[in-house]
Amino acid sequence: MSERKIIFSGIKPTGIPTLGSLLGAMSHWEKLSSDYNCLYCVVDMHAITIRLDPAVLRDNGRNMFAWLIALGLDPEKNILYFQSNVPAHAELSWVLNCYTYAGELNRMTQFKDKSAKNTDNINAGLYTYPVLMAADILLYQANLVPVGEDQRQHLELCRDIAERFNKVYGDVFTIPDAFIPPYGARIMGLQNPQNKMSKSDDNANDCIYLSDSPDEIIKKFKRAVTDSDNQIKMSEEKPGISNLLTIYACVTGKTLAEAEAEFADAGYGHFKQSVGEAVAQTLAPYQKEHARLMSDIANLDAIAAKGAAKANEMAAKTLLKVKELIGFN
Ligand code: AQP
Repeated sequence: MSERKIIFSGIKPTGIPTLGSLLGAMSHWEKLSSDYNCLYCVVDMHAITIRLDPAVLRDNGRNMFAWLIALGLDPEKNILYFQSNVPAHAELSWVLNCYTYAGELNRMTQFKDKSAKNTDNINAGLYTYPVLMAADILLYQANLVPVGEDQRQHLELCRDIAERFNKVYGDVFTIPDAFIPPYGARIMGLQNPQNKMSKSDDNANDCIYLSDSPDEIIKKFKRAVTDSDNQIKMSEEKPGISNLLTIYACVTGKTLAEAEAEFADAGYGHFKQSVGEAVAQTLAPYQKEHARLMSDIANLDAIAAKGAAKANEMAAKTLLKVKELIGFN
């Protein structure tokens, strides 16, 4: 491999990706792919922290894989693969579990949020999720990890684990940096702008899914919760309007100030309609490409197999080094 720096990121196939995952993470992946060696992974092992029907998980996985390509990631230039096809993720994860403290995992806000939401299934996988995520990243000696704001804490833990391991065994792991976009890093729900837009949310009106039709998208934006003061500006007191302005700026490439200026004299109805139209227009070409890719599953599976072979080769080097250093026979 060349001297180019390495990027790793992943997405869970727990459902259809949302506009949040697109604006917070995936839309940056393609832009970064010309300057870095990139690995983008459908993290299906992370997805089983919730109960999913096997057929649904398999279908979600293929759909998610197709989204990666549809959003512009060229499989010839990026390594695209499924996490479960590279056993080194699980092996390194176990090792790193032994270099992670329960106190650290207890502080993870995502674990607290997810266990509060799923009280009947607080499994150990949910608890050690950040350790598997650390293994995902450290296996490839990634320099940069483009993620949304919700993953910042996990990435900090990943750095701590890597530094702890390096302190004992020498320079084993590259210490990765997070790449978190200046805005769009935390897209909120349309009905509950206090909460992050999440693909496994029960309320479909809260989310724009990448597969939503233009009509559905515009309807959902028209119903978006706002406030009653009729001013279109960024403000902590106006989470609904601020979220819509952020979405509009992200999809049009305008700054937040330009977006505010454009709607300075507009009413909420016109504003919401415009945001919906801009989003629908942005998603349309991706949706077309996604449908084309999904019509040839054998091709998708072949691309995934090639990606996994390359990822296995890279991951094996780090894993072998780790095993030797810790004294496995
Ligand atoms: N609402 C969001 N705003 C900005 N970024 C987001 N991301 C997800 N939602 C938003 C970023 O997308 C990447 C992939 O996320 P993921 O699917 O692997 O996990 P997640 O963050 O747990 O996403 P969801 O939609 O909330 O999934 P579920 O409902 O299954 O838990 C990450 O970089 C994430 O930051």
